[in-house]
Amino acid sequence: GPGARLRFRQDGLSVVRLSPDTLAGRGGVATQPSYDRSQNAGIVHFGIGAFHRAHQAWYTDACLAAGERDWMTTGVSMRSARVANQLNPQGGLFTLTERSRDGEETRAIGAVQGVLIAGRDRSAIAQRLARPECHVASFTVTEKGYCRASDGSLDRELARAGFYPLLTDALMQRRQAGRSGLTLLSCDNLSGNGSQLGRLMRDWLAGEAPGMVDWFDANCSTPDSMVDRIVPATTERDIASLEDRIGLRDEGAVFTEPFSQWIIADDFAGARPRWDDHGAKIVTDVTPYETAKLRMLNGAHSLLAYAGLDAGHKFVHQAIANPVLRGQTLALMREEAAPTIAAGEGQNLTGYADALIARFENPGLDHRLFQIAMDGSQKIPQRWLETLAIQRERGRRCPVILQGIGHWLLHVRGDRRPVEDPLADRMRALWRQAGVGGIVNAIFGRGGLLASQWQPDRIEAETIRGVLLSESSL
Ligand code: CS2
Repeated sequence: GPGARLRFRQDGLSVVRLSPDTLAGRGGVATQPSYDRSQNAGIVHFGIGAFHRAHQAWYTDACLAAGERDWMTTGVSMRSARVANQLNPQGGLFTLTERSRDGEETRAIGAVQGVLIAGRDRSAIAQRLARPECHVASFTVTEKGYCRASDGSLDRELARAGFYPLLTDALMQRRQAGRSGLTLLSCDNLSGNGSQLGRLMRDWLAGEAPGMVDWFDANCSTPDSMVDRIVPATTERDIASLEDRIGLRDEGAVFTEPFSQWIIADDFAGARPRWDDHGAKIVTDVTPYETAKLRMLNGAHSLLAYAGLDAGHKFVHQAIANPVLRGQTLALMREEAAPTIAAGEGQNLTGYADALIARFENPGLDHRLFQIAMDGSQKIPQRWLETLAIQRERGRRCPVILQGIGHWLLHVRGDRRPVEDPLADRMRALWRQAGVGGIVNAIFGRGGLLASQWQPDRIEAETIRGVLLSESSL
């Protein structure tokens, strides 16, 4: 992996907070990132949660450690002050721990300079983005952060509270000052994430600042990218055990797997860090990788989440150890998803499926199924429905995905466990109106809440209803 790694050793029980000063004082236990952390921020990142810290910040840290300059990141927290309170008292510093069956390995990441809050620091954020040294605005705002209506178009009301107005202010300032455009780099799990971001941003500008559209097209770019690293939400137990080990309390700590992948389309508006010197891949077409990742990894994850929770499991490594779920997961990946993917050169989908199973089995990662179950209405179109549509066109059925849909529908009925989803209330109301007999159509049928290219035919609808009926009594 990139950069110098540190192996922390047991160091008693102190409650000192991690910061540049306390870390420096640790000598051999944990050394500082070696580079000057007051250098310019070339990146402004929206959505500075655990995933960004364990993925893009890790690659950028490697670039900085290798001597590249002016690529610090200003983080933007979209919703709450939580991440700002985690990272700012630590001077932006945090640790990343890789966990596998062989144990744990921790290192400090220095790439983030500090965190601003979208609802509070609006003008400061726009100013950072407008500075000449800023070249990249990147995003991990999750699927719902793009503010799409169910037909994929921009929902202007939602967008008003999202990143769109902020970015517009910044781009207007750049244009006025005669500066270059920005690369807007989406790192979320959407199909064609960059193209979607470009389309949605253009839509927003056309309505709010029509004079900016041409400038945007001529000066900014929105490369597609495929991001992959499994990052369970950090728990208090994780932080406490890290503290036991390194003697410092790190409120911003992230815990992840050793594996990491980042594939980015070669479409930058200006300068960029040499992420490709540290494991990222810059390619002309991200689509085959992104499609495989969404339909196989994420598609399998969502199945394990909804079916696994119903089977009484809590973590991914438990669900994948269940022989029935394991068989279904393999079938979903190999028989349902893989045949819909036009593999790129050197891509081996069978090997990919096997590698994914091994990653799901990682006993060092307590990856909660409940975390994956969140926001299903935003996830399943690109994870399941595209596969269903393509297979149906070929006259093939996807019994495992249909099974997954059944479990998802039972989940969003709302009486099994809390449902975290922007459409939770609407789905619950639809369940009340439509019942077991009508819910499949109310959600997926013509004019339904998630109507898409795929609308269930009679047999598919019957299959899903069969799951609802047999599982309802559980
Ligand atoms: C997961 C993803 O929470 C989820 O929906 O499927 O976060 C998954 O862990 C990542 O995409 C892996 O790269």
